[in-house]
Parts: sequence; structure tokens; C-alpha cells
Amino acid sequence: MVGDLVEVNTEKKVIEQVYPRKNRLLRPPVANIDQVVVLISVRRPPLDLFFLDRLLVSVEASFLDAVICFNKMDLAEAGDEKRIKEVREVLLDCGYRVILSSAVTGYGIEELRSSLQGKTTVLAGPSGTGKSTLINKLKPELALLSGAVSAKTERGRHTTRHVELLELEKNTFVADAPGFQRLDLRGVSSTELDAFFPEMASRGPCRFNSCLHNREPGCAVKEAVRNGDIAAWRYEHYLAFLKEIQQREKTFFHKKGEDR
Ligand SMILES: Nc1nc2c(ncn2[C@@H]2O[C@H](COP(=O)(O)OP(=O)(O)O)[C@@H](O)[C@H]2O)c(=O)[nH]1
Ligand SMILES: [Mg+2]
Ligand SMILES: [Zn+2]
Repeated sequence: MVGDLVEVNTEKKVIEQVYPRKNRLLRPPVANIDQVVVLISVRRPPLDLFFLDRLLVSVEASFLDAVICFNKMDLAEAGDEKRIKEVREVLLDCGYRVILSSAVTGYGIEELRSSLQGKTTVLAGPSGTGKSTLINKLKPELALLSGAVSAKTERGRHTTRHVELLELEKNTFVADAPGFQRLDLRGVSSTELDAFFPEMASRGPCRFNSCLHNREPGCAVKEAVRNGDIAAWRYEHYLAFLKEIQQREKTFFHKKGEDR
């Protein structure tokens, strides 16, 4: 796999040994990853916090660290900065590192660079948010193909299809990857979803051990939402994912029943 540590016989030009992997992702297929940078644009395409949270759950479910980067800050319009600042506070409280950047002006690039240093990072995020452009900015010699966002879809034109670890400097690798696994949240069950929202995982206990923080009485999470200790938008996204997962679980069990 891309990212494997191997022993190569340079004379015979063969790989003689693959060292044990500390982890691996299937989408993109990369091994030995230290972190995922989740790239979200502020404008073009517009700020999508639902997608951000979906990606964060996927990263948490893969037991990887997430760094969040809000790109295209140069396109911020009136009110955007205040909104981003509020969102940033919430995400910092969740324990995430949050970087604001612009691949056009270079704003935040050095902070991004230092967060990558000495690590292997997968760069994830919707198409058109500036993944390729940021990597180019970090190391222009790489000259990656980046595409203008088409006016119609506001999505990037050049979607990177293959996976490659790019060496930014010694021991610093980044994979510019179009997809990220389990965005359909398959593999996440309704009872474990809260574990992937750090601010919920650290809450509790609720009256019921099996509390899904939905309609149950005596719920510590709902109380924290009422008090403003948990952001309403994060909780709303939690409920939306919960519903989606429960729907899937219901269909699954229903099908199993029919088989019998
Ligand atoms: N204004 C602005 N445009 C950007 C920025 N970063 C990338 N873009 C543009 O957004 C489009 C998509 O970028 P690209 O790197 O291909 O996105 P990717 O699909 O995530 O790799 C290109 O037209 C870039 O020039 C930024 O920080 N500010
Ligand atoms: Mg790209
Ligand atoms: Zn609860």
C-alpha cells in the first residue's frame, strides 16, 4: 500500500519486506497515517458544516487525529469572519486544531506547514475546496493540477483520482486524496455515534446507560445543548446522522428477518 514502510533490495529491485502497519485507510488507500486535515472552504463552494461534521465523524471512527482548515479566507464576505470565529471556538473546545487559510494570499500557510511537519497526512475535503492548490503553495515544485471551480456546480474540475504521498520535506508526507472512507457512516452504529463527537463523549452520565441523546429523559447531552455548552448545530448534525444510521439499521434488521 501507499505509505508502507518496506525494505528494498536495490540490486534486484524487489521489495523484500513490508513492516507492520500502525493503521491503514481503505479510501484513500494509504497506510501509516498520522492525521487527516479536513479542508473546508469558506466560499465557493460555500461553508458546509454538515459535510465537515460528517468528515469529522469518519476521521474519529478511523481513530485518527483531525486538523480542520478553513480555506479561501480571501473570499470571506461581510459576516463570514464572525461566523468562522464562532465555529472555530466550538471546534477548538472539541479539541481540534483549527487553521484559517488562503492559498491565494498565503494567509495561514505557515501554520498549515507546521501542523504537517514530520507527519504523514491525508488531505480530505470536498472537491474544489483547494486541496491541490494548497499543496502547490506549500511546495510549488510539485506543480499539481488544480482546476478552476466551474460556475455551475461550484465544484473543482480536476478531481485527483490516484493516491500518492508527496514529500513536502524530510519525513513530511501528504496525500492529496479526493475521497474519504465511510462518508456514508457505514460501520458506525447508532450506539457508538456519540463517541465520535468529543464534546458528547466527555459528557454524562445520562439517566439511561443506553441513552442516544434523542428523546430520552434525564439526558446530560441535551441539558448541555440547552445550557449552550454543546453547540446547537453540532447536536443537530448528530441527530441527523443518528436518524440516517437508525434507518440503515432498521432496513438491515428487516432484511435479516425476511431471510429467516
Ligand atoms: N480565492 C481562492 N481560490 C482558491 C483558494 N484555494 C483554491 N482556490 C481555487 O479553487 C479552485 C479549486 O482548487 P483545487 O485546488 O483544484 O481544489 P481541490 O479539488 O480541493 O483540489 C481553483 O480554481 C483554485 O484556484 C483560495 O484560498 N482562495
Ligand atoms: Mg485536487
Ligand atoms: Zn443522553
